[in-house]
Amino acid sequence: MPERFTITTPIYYPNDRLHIGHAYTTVAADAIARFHRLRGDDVFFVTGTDEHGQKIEDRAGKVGKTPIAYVDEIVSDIRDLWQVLGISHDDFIRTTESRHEQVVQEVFRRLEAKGDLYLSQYEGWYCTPCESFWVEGKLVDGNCPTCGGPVARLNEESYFFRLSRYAEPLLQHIESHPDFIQPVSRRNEMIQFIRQGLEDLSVSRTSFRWGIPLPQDPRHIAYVWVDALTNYITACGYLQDPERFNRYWPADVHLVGKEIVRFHAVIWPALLLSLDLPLPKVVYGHGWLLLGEQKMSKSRGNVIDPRQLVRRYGRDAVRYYLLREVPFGSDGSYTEDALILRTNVDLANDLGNLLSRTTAMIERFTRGTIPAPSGSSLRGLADETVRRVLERLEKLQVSDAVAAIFELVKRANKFIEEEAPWQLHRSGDGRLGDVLYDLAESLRVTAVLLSPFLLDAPNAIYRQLGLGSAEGATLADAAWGGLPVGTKVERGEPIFPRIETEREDSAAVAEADKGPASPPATEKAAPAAAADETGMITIDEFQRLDLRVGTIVAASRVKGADRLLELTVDLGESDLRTIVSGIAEHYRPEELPGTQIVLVANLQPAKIRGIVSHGMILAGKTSETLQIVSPREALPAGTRIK
Ligand code: ME8
Repeated sequence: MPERFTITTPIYYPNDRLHIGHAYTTVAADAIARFHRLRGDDVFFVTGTDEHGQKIEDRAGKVGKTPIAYVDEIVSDIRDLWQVLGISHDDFIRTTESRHEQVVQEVFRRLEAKGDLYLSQYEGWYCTPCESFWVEGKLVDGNCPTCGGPVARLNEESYFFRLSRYAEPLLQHIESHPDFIQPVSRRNEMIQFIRQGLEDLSVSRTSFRWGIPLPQDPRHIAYVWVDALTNYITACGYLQDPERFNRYWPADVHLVGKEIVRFHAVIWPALLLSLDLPLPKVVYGHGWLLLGEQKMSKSRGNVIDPRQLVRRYGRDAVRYYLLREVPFGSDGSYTEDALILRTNVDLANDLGNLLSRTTAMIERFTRGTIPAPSGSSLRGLADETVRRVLERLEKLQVSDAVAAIFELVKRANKFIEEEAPWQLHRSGDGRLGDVLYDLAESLRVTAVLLSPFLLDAPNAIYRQLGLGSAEGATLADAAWGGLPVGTKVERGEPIFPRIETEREDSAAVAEADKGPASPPATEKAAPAAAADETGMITIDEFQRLDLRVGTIVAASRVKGADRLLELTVDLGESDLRTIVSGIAEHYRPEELPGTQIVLVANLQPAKIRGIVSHGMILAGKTSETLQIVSPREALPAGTRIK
């Protein structure tokens, strides 16, 4: 019997086009949903739009449209965006649908029947962008404590929900269900918040019309958060399809941004308690994508369009970046450079290169067919990887789960260097078959494990391994040994061509984190230039390296990094480069100006501790010392080394 698994995203306001912050939540929920499907669970994944409220009414008015005409347009754009990103939701709920209006009205009837709804006078402050009520004491410098924006004085008749009644039961629930609010920092915040006492909540408005009228008093419109939160039970079939509702409610995970945890972990469960309905199992508040120091947001206008990124880099690269870059739960800054670096290093270099090297070697050494192995060196790690991915996703550690898969990819690449299959081939060593099978099978297992996260690459890997499509794979397919001996590989194009940036000619990357003497990782990413199976490169390949003499003109320590110096290097012809280099344990900044160095000048830029580094200086390293490579006699800055 498959387990059922219900996961939701927030329903987004269709007041503007969505940005990569919204894509972040939705792609993460999609990956989790797909993973549960891979496990064989019966998944219900719902997203949608939160269409009522003053904000939408005002916006529509400004552009001379009716609210529904206004939202219809944006909603169809949102649906299209989810298609572009390959989102696999099972339902898309709009709060303007009649199935939802009926549920919201019935909810108000039931709250009243329970004695939890009463009419009174509301006096306080309202923040329209956040759709939040505040009492005087909660304002910060007279502004909204959430967004810092202005609030409007409200003094009107309103229905109230007896939220105060539920403070104790809520605290009890949170305490007896340690996983209910995650991560734990948000749980602690909520406990604090509830302990300060909960005031009854104003749940109706008379100052605008765009919303659901209360059945008991149609002059009043349902407060937009009550309307919005209720979407989760509407989508599961509450009151309308009892069988479905029993199956899919309570939700296993409400995935939301951290700014709306309070609504999901306090107001929503209190409403559910009043309705005598079971509470969701987990409310997970993830961190924000920032642009610079600030939250990316529609109201600030500092947003990045996900479609544009997909057009430029492809949906897998965008999904991968969103899922991998930021530890799930924390805030993280978005930069396009980081997206490019992730794609080039992890996807092009590590994964793409593993596939092209493996299929090339199978073609050359075993006539294109998967050889029969007699033992395995990678099986242990592959099995362990499956366990790690399961365990991490169970805890919603999305980026850690993806990282675990790439550990296997990295290990397989290293295995090629260690085993040098071209030598095994030359010497007729019988282990060649084991090594090639290990590599191909690791790739196949990787494709299965990646299939919830990336959508095109797993199929491409399957195809190139001669296995058709990865669609329909299940977790059982991640078990070692599924690759039939004798399968004919079908070597193809690189699955992730390296992204060339405009600054490619003159820019370079310093891999300072790995130490200055590490090889230029990006070279491996260009399959045309990769070392062949003998490990040798051609003179043309060597000449692709742009090695130049530069003169250090300034050096300083990088804050918070013991090993790093920030160097300014003169490369002649007014080319002054910033380089971050891992030499701080061997050179003091003050002794460096005037020193000549050799720079790899055409590596991709890399952001290291927030500084974009445009090159890597060469150095020799032993366990005792590190020596920068310098010309014996001074050369003009910019001189090419051949
Ligand atoms: O709040 N970083 O809708 P909304 C990460 N309608 N995630 C971000 C983000 C960022 N910079 N910006 C937005 C609403 N998000 C309500 C929800 S639910 C019953 C009602 C994501 O359109 C994140 O999930 O303002 C955040 O919670 C959500 O979009 C807010 O979307």
